[in-house]
Amino acid sequence: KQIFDWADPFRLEEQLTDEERMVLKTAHDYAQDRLAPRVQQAFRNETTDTAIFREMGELGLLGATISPEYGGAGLGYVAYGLIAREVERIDSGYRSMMSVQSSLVMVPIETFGSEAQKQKYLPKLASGEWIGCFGLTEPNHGSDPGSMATRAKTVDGGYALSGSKTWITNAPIADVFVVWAKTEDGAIRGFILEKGWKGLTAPAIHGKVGLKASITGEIVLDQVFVPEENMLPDVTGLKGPFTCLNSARFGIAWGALGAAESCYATARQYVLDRQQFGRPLAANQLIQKKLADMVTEITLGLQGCLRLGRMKEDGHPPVELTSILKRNSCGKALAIAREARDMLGGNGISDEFPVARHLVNLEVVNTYEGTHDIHALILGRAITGIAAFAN
Ligand code: TGC
Ligand code: FAD
Repeated sequence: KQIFDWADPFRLEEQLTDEERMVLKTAHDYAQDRLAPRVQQAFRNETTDTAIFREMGELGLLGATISPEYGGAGLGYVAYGLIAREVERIDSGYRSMMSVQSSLVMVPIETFGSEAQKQKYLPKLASGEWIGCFGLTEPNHGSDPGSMATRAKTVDGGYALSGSKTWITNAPIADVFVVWAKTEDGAIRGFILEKGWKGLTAPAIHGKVGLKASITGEIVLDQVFVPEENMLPDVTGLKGPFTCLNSARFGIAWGALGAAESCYATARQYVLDRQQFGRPLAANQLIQKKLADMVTEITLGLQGCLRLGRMKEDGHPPVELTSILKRNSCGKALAIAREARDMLGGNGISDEFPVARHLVNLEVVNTYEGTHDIHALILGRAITGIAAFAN
């Protein structure tokens, strides 16, 4: 007779391959041993430790799905999701650093780049020697990137890029910038820029209340000359950035549930330990219902992530499936973090516990890579055939 496992009721691990279990253990051990001890200070002081990229690179945690030919680990999507979950169990900011590098910088270079671009950039991004960022969002164009104002003007030998991007993860510490801009014919194209190029600056954005262990900045482009060979040759249009987002949003779907699992486990232990009215908080029906709701959402969510991961490994499932899971995981994780914070009472406000930090981080995760409502509209369009966000 099988016994109920409060931490893994549907026995997710039994559904993994041996290789995936090894990846899970590597990511879990790294996150618990190396990330957990530094997150409190990093979040308090808004500091991003760039050594994390090299540490992750050494363990093969960057570019998990990228071909070994270019320094990647050549793993499947489920393995990538498992890494995101273990890292985000500690902090969404650390998962952001990892997923921007893996999905938003390495994926476009591998998928749409020239052989020379792949050879030059991917191995150093995989090792963490170089840090990458992805510039799509602009001050006046967030949910609607198709209206972007950044321009790439044709000049002798390449392009001159002008405009600005904002809310860009990793930008102030980046060596490599994947930037999306419109050429003179109005087509959206991707460009690879490097730190130090004339006219390129990446000032940090301070004062964030969430995701403080992950640095965010602007990308300011003042007629930056980009040689022809640094344009991504194999994609035109929004399909370029959205292909990267399909991969990153899938990772977020797993990752947000990792943060939710951390909140659930913390709340469970707290209510078992904490006595009020002469008995553990856990003895109260209201408290037990909250835990039951948490484990239900986490468990169903993870099974959905696993199913989509297998579908992605087998082919090209409709992109709307990613919207279902990015939206569900973020919304449910945020609700779980709020409940957990409440269950910890006053201590829920302290950063001695991870819950309030997860809560403010998840506010960001629920917004970036397509807000909760934008994913509802992507689904609404697929369900009805009517685009609610179109002019
Ligand atoms: P729409 O007409 O829907 O599509 C335009 C073209 O793009 C293609 N396409 C896709 N291709 C691949 N994958 C997808 N998921 C795709 N979705 C659309 C589509 O086929 C079409 O191609 P073509 O050849 O026919 O031109 O475009 P729209 O402008 O109407 O789109 C509206 C909407 C709402 C769906 C879209 O703009 C959207 O998703 N907005 C959200 C913006 C967003 O997610 N931004 C993310 C910025 S990056 C970020 O947040 C990183 S945070 C990372 C971290 O720190 O972890
Ligand atoms: P808006 O698009 O102005 O949306 C505001 C509100 O209006 C939202 O609730 C939205 O759901 C709603 N809304 C918008 N349109 C509609 C509509 N048609 N119908 C109904 N409601 C609508 N971007 C990058 O390119 N690269 C990055 O690395 C990156 N990292 C980020 C890191 C952080 C910490 C943050 C906060 C953001 C990051 N982003 C990044 C930007 C992020 O993707 C955008 O913030 C997000 O896409 C939303 O855009 P916006 O902020 O302009 O909000």
